[in-house]
Amino acid sequence: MKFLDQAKIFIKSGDGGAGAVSFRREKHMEFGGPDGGDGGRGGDVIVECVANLNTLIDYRYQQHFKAAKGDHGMGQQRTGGKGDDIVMKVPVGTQILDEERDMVVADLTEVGQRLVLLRGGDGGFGNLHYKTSTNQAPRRGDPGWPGKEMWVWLKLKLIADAGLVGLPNAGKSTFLAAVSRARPKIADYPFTTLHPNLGVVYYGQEEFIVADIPGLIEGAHEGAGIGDRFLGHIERCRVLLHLIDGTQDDVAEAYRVVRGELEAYGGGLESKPEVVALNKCDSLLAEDIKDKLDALEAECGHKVYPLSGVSGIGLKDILGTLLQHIKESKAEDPGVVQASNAIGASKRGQEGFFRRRKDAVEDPDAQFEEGYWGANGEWIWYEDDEDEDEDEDGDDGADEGEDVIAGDGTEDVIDDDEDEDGDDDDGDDQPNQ
Ligand SMILES: Nc1nc2c(ncn2[C@@H]2O[C@H](COP(=O)(O)OP(=O)(O)OP(=O)(O)O)[C@@H](O)[C@H]2O)c(=O)[nH]1
Ligand SMILES: [Mg+2]
Repeated sequence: MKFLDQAKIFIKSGDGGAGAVSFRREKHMEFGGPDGGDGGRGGDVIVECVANLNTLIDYRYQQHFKAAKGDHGMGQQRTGGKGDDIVMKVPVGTQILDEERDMVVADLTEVGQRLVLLRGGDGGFGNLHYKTSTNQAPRRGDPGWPGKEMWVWLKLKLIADAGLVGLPNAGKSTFLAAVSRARPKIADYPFTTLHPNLGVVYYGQEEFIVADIPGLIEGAHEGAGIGDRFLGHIERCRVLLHLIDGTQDDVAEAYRVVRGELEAYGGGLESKPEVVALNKCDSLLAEDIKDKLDALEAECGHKVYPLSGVSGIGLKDILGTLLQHIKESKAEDPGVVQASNAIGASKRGQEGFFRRRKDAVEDPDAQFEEGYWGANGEWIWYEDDEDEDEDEDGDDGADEGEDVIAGDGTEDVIDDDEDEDGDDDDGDDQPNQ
């Protein structure tokens, strides 16, 4: 199944039906009187949280949701029928944000939660309603009240207990594969992981969910690399596991970079309990391990665990510690951790791309018209607009730059992954969270 975690959609509730103006006319019935019925209410726009969905991909294909109008009233005192509601099904963990993305309208964290986002307009009164002793033949029938409309963002923030963070290639996906039955893509190049993966860890009699997200690099909060857009998926985690590749020279710097990005993102990530582990210890000498552990402990100020996702060194200790943090946090607050309205910067630090993205963000409607978020969270420009954009730039250099970006290595990687997703290899091992 393809992964999409944010979508902008247009919703509109149904208009109310008009009231009728009608008089009873029958043979031998004089003074029949008014008998125009009221209009029916318009349909509501309802959002419902369902199990067995873990992506918003459906909202990439349909972005306009309009509930039906109420029927109008009719003679013989007939009231119009209510317009059909429209029910949008979303996965657990979906937030609904307003168009500016600065207010959370709803946060759906439990299966079965239902919320009326927009109420349908009421129907208008028919002339029967206006019958009084002094006005026995009213000719007034009201139109129905219009429905409401708005643009909203749907933002999925997955629900997991522990979140993996670290630089690209730190071994996050390897760790997830080692401790759960999830089979994320693993390779020795940066940004192998392009969207979050979940895995269920069984530890003794207990179980918890671990989320693996794409790696962070310096400047991710400004859109460098894949950006910090996927950090939203660890906002609901109770503990973070920060993995540091032990084979690199300056482990303390690696730690600082990722902490810096967590702080820049906000959303409460910087204050979550953190477990730090020096990964890839299988390929380090004993004295190196000690030096690097010391350097890291001095930097972060608490214990650092030696780990190797490949050989299994230290796995148990770390899982035990994670579980302990999770239990403590659950004892304090058993409910689902609330997520903030932070969205995070999108990928690609490339100048041309970033400038265009920024331009688009100033006018949210234009952004919507010009492209959409792709399956892996990448921004895809509509093809027709591409020419126009290039014309607007007016200089050839920038256009070339954009072409390079379109055919860039990163883009290729994404395409590869999309193909793999189609094979269904990935999806089966992941729980439907
Ligand atoms: N020697 C050794 N190599 C490891 C270990 N864990 C991961 N690797 C290697 O490091 C490389 C990157 O591993 P991944 O698990 O893809 O790293 P990642 O952090 O998920 O990387 P991104 O998804 O790109 O952010 C792969 O070639 C792994 O085989 C380990 O414990 N020991
Ligand atoms: Mg990975």
